[in-house]
Amino acid sequence: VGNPMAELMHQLRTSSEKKQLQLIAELPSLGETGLDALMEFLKEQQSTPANLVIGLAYQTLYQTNTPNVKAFLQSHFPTGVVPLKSEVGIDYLPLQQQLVQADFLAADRFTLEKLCELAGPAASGRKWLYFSEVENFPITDLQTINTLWFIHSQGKFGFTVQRELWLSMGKNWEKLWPKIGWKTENNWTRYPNGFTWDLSAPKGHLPLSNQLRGVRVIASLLSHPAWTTTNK
Ligand code: UYC
Repeated sequence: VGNPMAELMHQLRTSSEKKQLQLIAELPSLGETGLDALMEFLKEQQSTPANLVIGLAYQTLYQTNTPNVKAFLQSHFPTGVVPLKSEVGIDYLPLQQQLVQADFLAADRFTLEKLCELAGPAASGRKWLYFSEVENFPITDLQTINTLWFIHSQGKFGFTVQRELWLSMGKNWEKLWPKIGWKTENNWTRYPNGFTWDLSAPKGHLPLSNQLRGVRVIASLLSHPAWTTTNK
């Protein structure tokens, strides 16, 4: 083939999602041409809503420590590929950065902290949620948090992943817990060291919801209108 860059771009643009993901993961091993193709591809996708392909392209570039790529990301995607929208002025950039750096424990702690902030000063003070506070969470903020988790975990983590599993199990918590690694043989997984803080975790493992005070908070989270409302 005459032009490797053009050939790569063509493959990137026209392959199936599965093929795209495979290809993106292999691009850094092609050196500069691979990285150039990845940057070009990401630029083309700038107005496309974030998806797993875009997420992996961003993540792959982020892990490449060349000055060139760093400058590109800084100028074109200073806050990443997920719009950090909030209805209440919360800054989700730290969450974006923790997730991109695969610091899932910090991201999990930050997520709980922000959920408490969404619930108001009383919840922030007590550091846990009442289920009745969850219903009033702004849709935009929950969607931002969830999309960040989802896009930066290759689709493994997030409330919507947990919700799909929960629904597929007829809303049976006792079936969900072992499925997402929160319980094994009737024993609760111990916080924090029992949990798996990387992508080898089971689907839906993160973010955590402490079950010390019962299932009502997570039930309310997974039933929130954020997951059934389509935003224009
Ligand atoms: N913990 O066991 N958890 C804590 C989980 C339970 C307990 C935090 C998840 C069972 C206590 C997070 C599971 C239980 C504390 C989670 C889990 C229990 C604590 C930090 C599997 C005893 C100290 C944030 C379902 C049998 C704090 C927070 C406290 C903390 C998460 C005990 C994220 C997913 C029933 C004593 N656990 N938690 O909420 O409140 O404090 O006293 O779920």
